[in-house]
Amino acid sequence: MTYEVDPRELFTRYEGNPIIEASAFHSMVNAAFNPAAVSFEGQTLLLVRVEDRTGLSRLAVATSDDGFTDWEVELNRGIAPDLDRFEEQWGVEDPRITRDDDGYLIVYTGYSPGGPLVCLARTTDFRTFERRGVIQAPEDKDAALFPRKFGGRWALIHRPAARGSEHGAHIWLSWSPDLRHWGDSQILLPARRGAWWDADKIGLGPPPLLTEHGWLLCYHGVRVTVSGSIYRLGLALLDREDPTVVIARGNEWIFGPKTIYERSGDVPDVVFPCGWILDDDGDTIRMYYGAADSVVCVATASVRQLIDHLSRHPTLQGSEVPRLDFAQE
Ligand code: M1P
Repeated sequence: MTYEVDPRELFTRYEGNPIIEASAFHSMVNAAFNPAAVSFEGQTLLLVRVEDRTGLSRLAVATSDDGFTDWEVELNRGIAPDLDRFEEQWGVEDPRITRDDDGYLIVYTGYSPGGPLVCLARTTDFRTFERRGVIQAPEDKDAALFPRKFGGRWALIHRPAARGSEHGAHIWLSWSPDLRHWGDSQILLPARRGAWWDADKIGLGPPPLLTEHGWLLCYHGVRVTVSGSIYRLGLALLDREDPTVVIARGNEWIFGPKTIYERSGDVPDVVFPCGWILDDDGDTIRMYYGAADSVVCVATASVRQLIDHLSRHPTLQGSEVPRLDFAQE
């Protein structure tokens, strides 16, 4: 495998990007993007958001032996919007997968006529999916579950936002004893203000990743310019035992639109990951992301270097979280 290596960057784009495009599908697909990712039965399995020419999206399975090449796409294996359900009338989007004791929990955005909301489904084989319904009312999206409970409760990261709100769209954390009833909600990461890269609107990327230093988060921040919005990625770290505690939040974005497939497409200047997979070496992470709301891509990074970056580039101002103090020598 060879990569386009830039030693200044934390993430290295796979040189074969995009790995999945609309043309991979045999029917009239407009775009394939924003995939969830999981290791399943010895393969890398992506749940890809596939938008057809109606404008509505479904979630379709794609598999590969090495996670980079020879993707088999199955348009009819996944979650198609159930148009009889109010919450899915305008499609299903942007899934995140979390493994639980005996299956996989999929949190995804349902696009309802009342606005986007958060839905939950469960599967064991990625062939049949048991819908568990709406778990956060509109407007809410960019949600993922932690892969373990805390004191017997599930924790959900999500991004509520009122349409037209001047108060910003922030990342929240909510709790549930049973995946049905949610509460004790609080802001986890506030969007910054003004000229910051993550001002006004942010949202979680892949589900939280447990490291020896805490839960690593990757989130997108949106900068609105006169030419449109730019979606870039930043990092934060939460306490292992109490994920309401933000240990660190990077000041700088660490991955942003750069290549032609990220800068040009249906929505230009967007990188939008919904899944990442930690390799067997325990350090290399493969981040799967949508580029320009058009194609699926992958980039790799060292988790150790991501944590190290957080320790060396701590929050200075603009958000109320303390400095990390475990910089590596
Ligand atoms: O077009 C960019 C992204 O816009 C939305 O994300 P968010 O509400 O977090 O800004 C989503 O529609 C997402 O799918 C899309 O990639």
